Amino acid sequence: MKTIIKNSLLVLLFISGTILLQSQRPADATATSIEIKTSAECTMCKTRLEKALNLTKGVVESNLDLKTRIVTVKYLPNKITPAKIRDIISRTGYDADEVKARPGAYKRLPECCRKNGMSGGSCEGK
Ligand SMILES: [Cu+2]
Repeated sequence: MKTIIKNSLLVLLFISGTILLQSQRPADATATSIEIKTSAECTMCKTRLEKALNLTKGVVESNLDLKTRIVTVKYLPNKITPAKIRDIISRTGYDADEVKARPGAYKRLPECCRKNGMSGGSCEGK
């Protein structure tokens, strides 16, 4: 009889522990989206920018639309702010809304990825 009580107590402990762990995990439902206008030129820029954003803590996912140059960033507001997201983009070498690209990072971009780089042709195949 004692073992049954002991076992059911253990099961109860395990279940409550699992519930506790799940409630501590940041829920995807709290994520917010923001659209930021960038100065990205090509698919290389897209890869570069999305990689930088996706490696950032608090960013759930990012997607850059090359036609509009607008990056949609899904993020957790309790982990990161829109200002910080624009800063990451700026540090990667691109304008982010009113925030200008960091000159140092911009200079490190391949020539075709700089502003109006596509006017001389495509970045790809270089
Ligand atoms: Cu590019």
